[in-house]
Amino acid sequence: MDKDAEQKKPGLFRRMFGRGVASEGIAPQAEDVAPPAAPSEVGTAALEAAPVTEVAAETLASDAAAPVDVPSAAVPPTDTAPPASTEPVEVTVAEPGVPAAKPKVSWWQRLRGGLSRSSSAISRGIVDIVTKRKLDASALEDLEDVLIRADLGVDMAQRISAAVGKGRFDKSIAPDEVRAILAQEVEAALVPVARPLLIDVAQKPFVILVVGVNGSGKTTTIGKLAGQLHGEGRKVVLAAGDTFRAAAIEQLHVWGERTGSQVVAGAQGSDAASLAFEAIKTAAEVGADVMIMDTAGRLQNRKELMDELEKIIRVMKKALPGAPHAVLLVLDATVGQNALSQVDIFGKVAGVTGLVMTKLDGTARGGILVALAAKYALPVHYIGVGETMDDLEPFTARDFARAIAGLETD
Ligand SMILES: Nc1nc2c(ncn2[C@@H]2O[C@H](COP(=O)(O)OP(=O)(O)O)[C@@H](O)[C@H]2O)c(=O)[nH]1
Ligand SMILES: [Mg+2]
Repeated sequence: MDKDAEQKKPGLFRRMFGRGVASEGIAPQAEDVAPPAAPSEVGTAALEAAPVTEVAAETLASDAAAPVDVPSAAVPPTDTAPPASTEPVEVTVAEPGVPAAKPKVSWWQRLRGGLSRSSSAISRGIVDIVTKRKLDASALEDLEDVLIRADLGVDMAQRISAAVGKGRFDKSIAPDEVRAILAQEVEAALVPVARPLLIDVAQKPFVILVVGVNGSGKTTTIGKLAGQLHGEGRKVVLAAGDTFRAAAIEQLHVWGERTGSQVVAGAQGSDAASLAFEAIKTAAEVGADVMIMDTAGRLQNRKELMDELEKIIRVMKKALPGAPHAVLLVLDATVGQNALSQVDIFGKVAGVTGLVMTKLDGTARGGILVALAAKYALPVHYIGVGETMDDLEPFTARDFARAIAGLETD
């Protein structure tokens, strides 16, 4: 990444999670007890007030929102222990969506800070394995376990541990060397999928349909994306296609105001497909460059969801042949392995063309992106490392690989 570009963004999570590897108070099991895909609607205030109690913050986040939007079939069997923390968390009240003043921190630092829970879980494992013994079969197996626990997936874990073992069997190896090999292998796996979202200017409006389970970060991502596109001088229309909840429509209105985007919305409970039609027509009439449509993401009734998404796509094609031009699946990194089944389901239903992974700030499960890349080869366009407008960045293989390996940038 270009050094100037690195300097421009403010940072929030650096302060939360951006500490050194050794001082991290990590409890990877904390995420295992949190219900997956629970919307962390406590927002910045609660999270920010808990700088040393990440477990508590996540538990709080999960508790604060009803985890009702994931079908039991898609929930990994992780509910064997009660929520881990009884530590007090000081919660300050802040206006939602109004970020506090933030110090300027580079994008790299934010990425590194955001992924520090993932990277330090891996780093600590590596140090434990290689400092006391030579690289034998059991050490390599232990390394594989560490990587599997970090959600990189079995195939990737095996590939990395084989690369580490190659030519070094029964020799000592320094943790930094292992980290460098890890970064190399992860980068190689990510390069083919790190592809930007290209807005084809010949398609006007360029229609983007955004799908994903409830709470994954769809609406927030749409807001961030609208902000960026607007910043590039494009005219954006948003469609409030999550007609299920009034709050979801309101949330999109707020982002519309914040980003100077017109919002097309219907009444709560209205037909999302009709809205899609209306939004495309409106976008064409006002000469918008891009139309981004939000959707509901309730998986409990897959049939309904499938029917609704199919209908939306069908109607979009009627309103504008070729639409939707992109179908983005928004995935919450904190759900870990469950992200794989979400790609399966939405891939089949909606013909997903690319992924956005959110909530990579402060999760120990960032490795899931590597597993997804290895398994599905779907383009990863963006990653989200926070809740504010600036917290969406194009996905770059090298930065991500080095951050997750716990290396400094070069
Ligand atoms: N920490 C963090 N929170 C996020 C991120 N993206 C979204 N969120 C939060 O996750 C919650 C659910 O997001 P929302 O966009 O409403 O999800 P939706 O139901 O898929 O539309 C909100 O509290 C967002 O602020 C991210 O990248 N990092
Ligand atoms: Mg939403």
